[in-house]
Parts: sequence; C-alpha cells; structure tokens
Amino acid sequence: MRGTLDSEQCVTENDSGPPVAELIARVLRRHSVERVFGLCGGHIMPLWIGVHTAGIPIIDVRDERAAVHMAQAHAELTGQLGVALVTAGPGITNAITGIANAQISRAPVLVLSGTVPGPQINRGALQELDQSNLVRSITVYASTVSDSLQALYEVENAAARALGLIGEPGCAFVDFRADVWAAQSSPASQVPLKIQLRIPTCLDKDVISQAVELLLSAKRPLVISGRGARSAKQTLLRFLDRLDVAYIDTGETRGLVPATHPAFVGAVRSRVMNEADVVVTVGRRLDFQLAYGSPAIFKHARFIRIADIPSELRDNRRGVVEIFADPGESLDAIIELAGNRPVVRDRQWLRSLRQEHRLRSEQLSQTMANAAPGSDGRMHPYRLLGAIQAQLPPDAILVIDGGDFLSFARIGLSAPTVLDPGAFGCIGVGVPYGIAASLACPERSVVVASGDGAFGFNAMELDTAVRHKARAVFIVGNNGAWQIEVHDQMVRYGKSVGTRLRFSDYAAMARAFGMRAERIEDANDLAGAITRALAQPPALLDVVITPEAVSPDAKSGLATVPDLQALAVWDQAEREWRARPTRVTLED
Ligand SMILES: Cc1ncc(C[n+]2csc(CCOP(=O)(O)OP(=O)(O)O)c2C)c(N)n1
Ligand SMILES: [Mg+2]
Repeated sequence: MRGTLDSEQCVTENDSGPPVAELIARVLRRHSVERVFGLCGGHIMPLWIGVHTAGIPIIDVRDERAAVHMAQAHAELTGQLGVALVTAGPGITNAITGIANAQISRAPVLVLSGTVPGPQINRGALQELDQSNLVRSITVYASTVSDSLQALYEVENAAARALGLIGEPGCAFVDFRADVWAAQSSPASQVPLKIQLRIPTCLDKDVISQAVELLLSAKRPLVISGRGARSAKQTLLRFLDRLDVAYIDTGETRGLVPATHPAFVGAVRSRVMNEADVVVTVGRRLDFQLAYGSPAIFKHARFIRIADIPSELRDNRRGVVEIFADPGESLDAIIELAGNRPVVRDRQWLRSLRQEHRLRSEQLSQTMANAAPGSDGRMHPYRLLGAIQAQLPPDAILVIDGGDFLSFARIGLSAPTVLDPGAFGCIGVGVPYGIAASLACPERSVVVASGDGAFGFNAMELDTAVRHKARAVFIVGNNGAWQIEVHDQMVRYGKSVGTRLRFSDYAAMARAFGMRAERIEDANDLAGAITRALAQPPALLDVVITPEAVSPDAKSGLATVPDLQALAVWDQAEREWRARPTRVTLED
C-alpha cells in the first residue's frame, strides 16, 4: 500500500470559489504537507502567500536546487510527499539538478512553479521558459496549468503520480500561468476529489510457490534490498532470520538491516555476488552498483525479483521468478508458505562469508583507530570517521557526501538511517539533506559528513540552517581538492588539472552565518570538538585531512568510468565473459 490521496473538504459546497492559489494551498494542507521548501519570486507569489496563510511552514532557501534536495530528503525520511515551490525561468533551471536526482531516486517529490501570464507568451516576457517541456524527460509528470478549472485536477494528479499511486514514483512538476493564480476556481473546479488509488497487491500463489521452492533448495542464497524494501523492514528481518540467507544492502537501504545482523555480509560484497546461486532483489534495481545483474559478475545466480514498480522488477536481468506486488506482503507470503520446511544450505559457505566479513570489519576498525597521517602531516580521513562513529548517537541520521571522502565514509560509518548522493552521483546534497532531516526528525541527531568540494555546492545553505534552526552537525573533510579526480588524473595523465582547491577556512565561513564552528587540524582535538558540536547544533567542524589517502572508490576505478561496468574489476570480468565463445544468457 502506498497511501491515498483525499482532497475532500479542501473545498466545501458553500465555498464560492477561492482563488486558485488559495485552493492549491488548501489541497497541500489537506494532504498533510508538513512544510514547503522554496525560494520566492513574483511568478509564484500568490501561492507562496497562500501556503503561509494555510499554516504550512515555508523553508526559504538560497538556491532552488537546495529546495528540491530538501524536499527529496523529507520524502525519503517520512515516506510522504516532499514539496518544493520555485519561481519561473532561472528558478526552474536552478532546480533541475534536484528534479533529476529525485526522479532517478524514485523519491516522491512535487515541484510547483509559476510561469509567464497567458497574454505574454512568446513575447519575450520576464523569465519566460517552456518549463514543463524542459523537465518532462526527468519527471514522472509535467504539466502547465493555463485554465483555473484544471488547477485542482493537475495538482492532485501530479501528487498521485509523484507518490507512485498510478505508476513509478518520482518527481512530478506543475507550473501555473501567473494570470491563473488569482482566477476564481469555479464550482466546476471544486468537485471534491476522493482519489484512493493504489495498485492492489494480488499475490499469485503459483509464483509464490515457485519462489519458495527455489529459495528452500538454494545452497548459496543472497538477498539485496533497495528503495522498495524501505517500508518492509520488519518483514525483511523475519525473512532473513527464517530463511538463513546472506544479505547485502545498497545506498538506498543502508541501515535498514543492522550491520550486526548475522545475515549481513557487506564487507564481502563482491565475493558474495560472485558466488551466490539464488539472488533475491527486494525493491532494488540492478543498476551499476549491482553490476547490472550481469552473469559476468553474478556468475552462478538465478534471480528472484520482487518489486511493486516495473523498473525494480525486470531491469537488466530477468528473474526466473518475478513477483510484481508489495515487497512486504510478498516476503510475508513466502515465509508463510515455506512454513516449517527445512532449507538446504551450504553451511560452510555461509560460515566462511560471515567469518571473512567479521575479519574485514575488525581490520577496518583497527585502521580507523590507527591510520597514519599523510607525508604532509595531515590526519587520515579514517581518523576523523573513527572519531565521528565513536560518538554517533544510536538513532542518528547520517548524511554522507563527496568523492574519496564519501567512499571512506560509506565504509567507515554506519547508522540506522543513511542518505547519500545516490545513483545519480549527485554530490552537493549533503547540506540540504542534513537541514531537511533535522527539520523532519527533530528528535534525532543529524550528522552530515561531506568532502570539501561537495560541501561547496550548497554551502550557502548553512545560512538556511541557522535561520530555520535546523539542528544538524556539518563535518567537512577538508583535503583541499576534488581529490578523487586528482587521483584519477595523476594515475592516467600524470598531472592534475583544475582539481585543486584551497584548504579554505570553512569554519570561518560558518561563523559568518552565525553558526558555531571549529577548525580542527590535530586528531587529538577531534573528540572534544565532536562532543561540543553534538551538544549544540547547528554546528560545523572543518577538519583538515590529508589528500594522500587513496579511497576504495579511487582504487576500484569508479572515477575512470570504464566502458562496460562501473568498476575496473567488473569491467574486466565483463570483457572476459563477452569474449567467451559460448555464452548462456537464457535462464532455463
Ligand atoms: C555535480 C557533480 N559534479 C562533479 C562530479 C564529479 N565528482 C565526483 S566526486 C568529485 C570530487 C568531490 O570532491 P570532495 O567532495 O572534496 O571529495 P574528495 O574526493 O576530495 O574526498 C567530483 C568532482 C559529480 N559527481 N557531480
Ligand atoms: Mg576534497
């Protein structure tokens, strides 16, 4: 079940027809929109004021891109619609990165805007742009409202589309001709809508039974979760317990299954992908992070794919069993049908995976505690990450961002909820995600760990954090460079070009906005500074680290963009597999 939309009572029979802007504000309120992220402008002013009058807080930002990133984080953390309100022309072009990121993440985000009044179309009007056409290829729905009668319908429809009530979830876009805002919404536009749309789960017993047979008889089963599994945490845990499988997560569901769970073998990801004989994807696309499901990497696997949207059901690699239904209900049905029947497992394999995973995790903890500084005397990023992890509250929301620093953080930090730049590689999300997370979950600590380059994109939003009392702690891994790119350039071209920054004083920058901030250059000062920051957010720690540390992503060749696969080693495996005289591509 993905929720319902109900706009009854947005308007009443006695209502003589409020102006469109007011009507839309009421619709948003009716749909429990908790806050709207945006940046004001004349083309949206009536709705901006209407939203405020309707009692919905507005989080006013410094760049529209940040507003959409915040709406996305809000949506991902609450499961509710995230709403951004941005103005015409450059307001939209600034928002494009956020729109594309939300769409690729399948996050339910509604972007509302205004555009030139009808009588001025094509006459060189201020901020004129064919906005809905521009964003159509990166949204699930894009439409321009020129007629007040369509206003309610369009917003309802776009919200339903964003939430995935009638298809893939993602970013939906509606803009309004500015002359429509003030138009009275006639009774015809006020027909109370009660949309209770959802794709009913209709589990096919035969298909569930095929999944059960395949799973029970698998020797080396692996489960991988993604976006679609987020609402099925408890069922997923029961599934892992009952069926005695190996499990890896991905950025989309990091933290969903605690790193301490016996099924979790994230430290031996490549090995388990190579060796599994049955792979269950739960609401997860087989994208570049999962080697496109290629038989060159998943060498022995048959797939069971479970998803409630097509893009997570049959992309890249078909399943021998495909369950198109709510992931939680599907896992439940499998558990129930499996009953008490025994599983056939390669126990030695599971044991050795767990052992290797444990060993590597222990080695990592050692490295994090002791990693030596660079020849420049600056601390290793692992020392910083170790100090953060040591004080991270158990309920923390963690936001990680950057190049090398993201790669180190992905491995070195864990928390029950983790947000990162995602499959779009959208660096710069850290600050806005952290702000939205603090506002959405004020009872939880929020820590943003970002590379200095990634931090810079939306650094101005520190001002937004202060103004809106977003209680996040921002930690900058300051290595004075776009370092993962420096590494790639040095290895492949023997020189670095346009990739060095300065070890700028980001603490001074934060203080300029009225935020508590410290700059740290000595690892011995970390613990005290982190304690102080956590005690009094919002706060920023600017931590100088060595650029010499080579991250796992730099080593794996992610930054070099190989032709066939994302990682050099997978690329090589794919090449060899493709060169083989006979390839088996069809599942039996
Ligand atoms: C918007 C955008 N621009 C550029 C890139 C390419 N890119 C990926 S990581 C990275 C370096 C990030 O630098 P920083 O945040 O300082 O992390 P570091 O590698 O230095 O640890 C760059 C430029 C990208 N993914 N997205
Ligand atoms: Mg950097």
